[in-house]
Amino acid sequence: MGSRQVSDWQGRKITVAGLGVSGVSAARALAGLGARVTVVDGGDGDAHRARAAELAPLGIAVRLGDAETLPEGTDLVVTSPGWKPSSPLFAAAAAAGVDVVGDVEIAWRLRGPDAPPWLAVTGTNGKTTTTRMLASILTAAGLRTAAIGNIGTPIVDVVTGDEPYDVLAVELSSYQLHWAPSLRAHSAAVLNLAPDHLDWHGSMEAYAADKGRVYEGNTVACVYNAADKATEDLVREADVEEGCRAIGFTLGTPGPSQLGVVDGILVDRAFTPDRHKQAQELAEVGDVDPPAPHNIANALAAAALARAFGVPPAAVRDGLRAFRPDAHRIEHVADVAGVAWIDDSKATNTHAAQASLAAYDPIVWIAGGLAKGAAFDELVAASAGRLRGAVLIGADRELIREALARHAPEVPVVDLDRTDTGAMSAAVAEAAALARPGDTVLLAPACASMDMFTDYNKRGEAFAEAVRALAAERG
Ligand code: UMA
Repeated sequence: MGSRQVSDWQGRKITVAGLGVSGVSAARALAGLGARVTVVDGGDGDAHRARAAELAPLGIAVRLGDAETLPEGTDLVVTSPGWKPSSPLFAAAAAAGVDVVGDVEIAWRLRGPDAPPWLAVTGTNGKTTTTRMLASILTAAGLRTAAIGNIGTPIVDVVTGDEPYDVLAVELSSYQLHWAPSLRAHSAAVLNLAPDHLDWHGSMEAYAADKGRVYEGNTVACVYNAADKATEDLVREADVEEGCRAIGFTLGTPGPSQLGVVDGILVDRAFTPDRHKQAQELAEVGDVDPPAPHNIANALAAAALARAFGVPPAAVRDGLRAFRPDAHRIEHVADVAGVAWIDDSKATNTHAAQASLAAYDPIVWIAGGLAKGAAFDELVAASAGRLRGAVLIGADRELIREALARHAPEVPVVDLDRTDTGAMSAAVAEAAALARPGDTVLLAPACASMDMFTDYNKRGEAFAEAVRALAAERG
């Protein structure tokens, strides 16, 4: 890191909002550059106190149990992504004339002069998978890379670390994009756009606008989903560098400047010497794991970003072959007495749940949790004909129950009014009672998990554990 950056931050009084993964990483980096850092957090539990104790020796002050008051003398607020723009702390900052930016903005500003370019991925669903596929393809091309960002590794850690990279595969959430006004990716993809996090953004328009920021200032390619017009509209509205191209991906035959599928082969008609005449074969559909339609779309988006960076076709194939999906994404847990049990705990919104409900028939559906402002009518109406029954859990299950009553009144519904640790076992027992041989029991909650679990991983683990216990019991 150059001396220029040190002098930029030396002595500045910075308030970091949030003592989570991103806040700790930003606080450490800024304190290391000589800033006087105070981290504020509304929580005050044991985990928060332990983290505060680790930061104290670095000269970082931590204030717990108050997420609203702006510390005296603050000249910049650096927020964690989860903090809503309407948070009282930011109103206090605005009143004091103090800027608020996110940890991703700080990462962008802290990059060194030879920093690796960013290939960015956002969208409502498929971000993490696509980012990991992209990293796998870049690695297969012999490039030094890492999959970072919303995926779990704070970007500040990577840009201020010692590890050298050629290029970064960056997953960005709408929250992170909202707070990162100056970031400029080499190329970026918006995979799809469906209502999510509306309680945070306030409206679908605001959510889409934040997603669209990922295209701002792209230099080589803006990758959009040809089947989702909203993503193409975002490209059109973006202010990009001259020469930057709009590249579509489609599950059908690709047109010029698109990647698509022809006779089971993933082909590129964008990054070939003559895109009007030639199509370059990249990989077979069978190279993608699992080869479900939404995942082929993810693979095409990853391939488009990699090709925009100059990766050869063989590396796309090798990278896709080497890629293995994460747990809790349409994961087959067990077959018990002729019933298949599938864990799609990662389906934290209606769009993702609809994609997995479309893949099975008949289904006993386990759903519910935190709705985040979503409506369930479209999802339930589209899936009603395939439902054997539904088991509802979590804080906002009432919303799903009402949608079922409107669009699928014949479907039996079990409403589980409990949030204790045994609740998932109870849901699994209820689902087993509803299912018949040949059915699929699908955990596709269409909701976030934090009302009952630490995160969707823990929710999926609780489900898998309960299913395995059922399998052991039934022999
Ligand atoms: N807090 C407050 N007041 C608030 C909000 C939060 O005090 O109003 C405090 C909490 O007590 C907690 C801290 O802030 O101590 C948490 O901050 P955070 O929610 O921003 O979470 P981090 O631990 O910093 O993790 C964030 C991302 N979390 C969110 O966007 C909610 C992680 O994405 C990301 O992996 C990590 O940064 C590293 O970049 C998670 C996520 O759920 C996986 N993302 C959403 C999604 O994918 O749908 C967007």
